[in-house]
Amino acid sequence: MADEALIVVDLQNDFCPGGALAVIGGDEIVPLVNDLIRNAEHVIMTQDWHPAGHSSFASSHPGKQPFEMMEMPYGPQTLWPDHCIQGSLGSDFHSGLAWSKTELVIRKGFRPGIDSYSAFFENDHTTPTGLAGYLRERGIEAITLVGLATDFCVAFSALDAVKQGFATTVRLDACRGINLNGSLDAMLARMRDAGVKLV
Ligand code: VGL
Ligand code: ZN
Repeated sequence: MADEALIVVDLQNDFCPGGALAVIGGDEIVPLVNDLIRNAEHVIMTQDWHPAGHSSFASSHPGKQPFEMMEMPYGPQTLWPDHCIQGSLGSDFHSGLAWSKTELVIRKGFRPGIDSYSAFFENDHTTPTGLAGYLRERGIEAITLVGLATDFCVAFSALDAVKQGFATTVRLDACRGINLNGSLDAMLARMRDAGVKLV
């Protein structure tokens, strides 16, 4: 059987309670994610990794507030509170996360002018992160996604993964969502329709 990888998405301090862009219950998934890591063949993590003044931050656009939408050259973009600034405490993985077995960390969102939800492509849906090539070169054909947030980085990663031909599962019990204007139900439906296995 082809190799499988567990991909842990953005389980970082800023997405956990007390962080700059806290996801409700974000820290609750850590014990389960650690169990999944223990049983996984290959572990990959993503790390949201923005320079200060990133274009996805509301603070970079005078008059704009967090969670408003803005039209970018690559399409509509939600504006966020400043979060996951490169090297900050908020950008660190949750301190309880058993990350040491990780074979690859994909950092994303480091280009100042473009956000990156997906682990595979930035938000223009064309700039690759290199993850698909890495998985193919290593003969990994199936992935399981867990982490934060269900309706943003996990969902866009899952949609790109199926498009790239990977057998894709999302473990919903090891994810938590932001749910902005119904985004959780909308993204669950999109994932289901695209052929992502939701368990
Ligand atoms: C994420 C918003 C902004 C995520 C990252 O990890 O889902 N959401 N940056
Ligand atoms: Zn971000």
